[in-house]
Amino acid sequence: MTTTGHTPPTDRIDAAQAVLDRCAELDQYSASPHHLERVYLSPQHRQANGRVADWMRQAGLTTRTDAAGNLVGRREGPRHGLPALVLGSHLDTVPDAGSYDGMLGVVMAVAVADRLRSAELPFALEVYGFSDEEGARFGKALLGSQAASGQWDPDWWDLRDKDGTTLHAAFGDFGLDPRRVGEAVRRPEELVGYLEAHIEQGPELEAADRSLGVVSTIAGARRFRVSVLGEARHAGGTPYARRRDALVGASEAITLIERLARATGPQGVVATVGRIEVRPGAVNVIPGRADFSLDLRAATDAERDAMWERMYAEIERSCTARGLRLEAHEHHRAFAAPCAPWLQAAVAAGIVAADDSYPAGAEPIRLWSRAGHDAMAMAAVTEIGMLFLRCHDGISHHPAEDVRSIDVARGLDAFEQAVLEVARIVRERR
Ligand code: HGY
Ligand code: MN
Ligand code: MN
Repeated sequence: MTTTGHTPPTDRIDAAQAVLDRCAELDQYSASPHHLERVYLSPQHRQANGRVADWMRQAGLTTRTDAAGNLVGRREGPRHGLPALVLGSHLDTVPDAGSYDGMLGVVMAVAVADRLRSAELPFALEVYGFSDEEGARFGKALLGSQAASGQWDPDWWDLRDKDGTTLHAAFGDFGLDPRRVGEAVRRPEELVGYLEAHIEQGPELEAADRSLGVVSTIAGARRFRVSVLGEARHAGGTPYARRRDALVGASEAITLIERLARATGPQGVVATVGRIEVRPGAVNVIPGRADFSLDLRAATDAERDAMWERMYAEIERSCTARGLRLEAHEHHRAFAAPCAPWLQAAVAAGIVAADDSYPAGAEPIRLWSRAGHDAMAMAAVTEIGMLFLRCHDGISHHPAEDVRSIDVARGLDAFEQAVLEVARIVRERR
């Protein structure tokens, strides 16, 4: 293993434990004493940025907070101002989160930057702690990485959180100037590529009994608010023949959605209804309206979009048969982001060098990410690669989220090797 300084097995586990301890330390920066919750532009966001910046400086990186609240660490290459290979992930969480979704990738990136202090890399090295991958506060995901990749939309300034605070006001409260958000933008010529380490948030690596995998592509989600419109009436006096029950219609639609998605198989479409609201919501009134969320994903946008067309047509048929109307409003659409072959190869080389859960000569598993990641946004300005780590029972977005120290140990070595492989390829290209 051509690392800059081979880390013997015991140190390997110690290094992994140090990463896990840092992830645990970040749990204290939470909006709730009862569960982990850290959202964009919150006091907890600032605290986490501060602590990770300490670790970045200890790793020899200079640190700054960019114009969108992302934390950025940088170490120059052999000459000042060279394009950078960026490593990173996010520091924000969903409500009642686990300790590793996002944070593990940032802390591992800092640890790899530390390991490579004396490596002669042909580029600058940067680490991003992105500020808002989940979109938990303002309902729009990837705000930090979209700012960095030049995709900020001024319409977002009026987005409001659950307390009615606008994104514009929250910027000011955090000490950021909304007029300067464009200063966060990175240009393609400044970047060599982007690599992200992340827990798989699914069961494939665990089922294969492998520590690590290479991400082939990241699914792009389409999110809708689907409305079934009927007529509120008396729960007792209205015979079935005269009912237009919006909740029964929505229930039929939701089971249809699940049936159609499941039928596409384990590598097919995933569709989730995460929220439903029923009006008027009284126990003795037939629901006149039901609004539910739909999150739709697939390995390719074409598969996803074809499934949406089919779902909408079949739901509309079942609603019409019940005298109900159907409306759908799409409020989020991300495009699938393929990982660049050369960066997939670099990550695979890292796994081959570091992951002894694979038999000698075995090809690392390639899997598509059902979960979204900041890498999707960064794909707009540079080529991307992702390293997946096994996580316990595929659990994520839940406090039971967990990783094994041996997987983190292998992940650190693989991530370090991947960076060295990128360096080798960049030199070769010259
Ligand atoms: O929803 C997602 O896929 C990501 O975890 N935010
Ligand atoms: Mn997440
Ligand atoms: Mn994540």
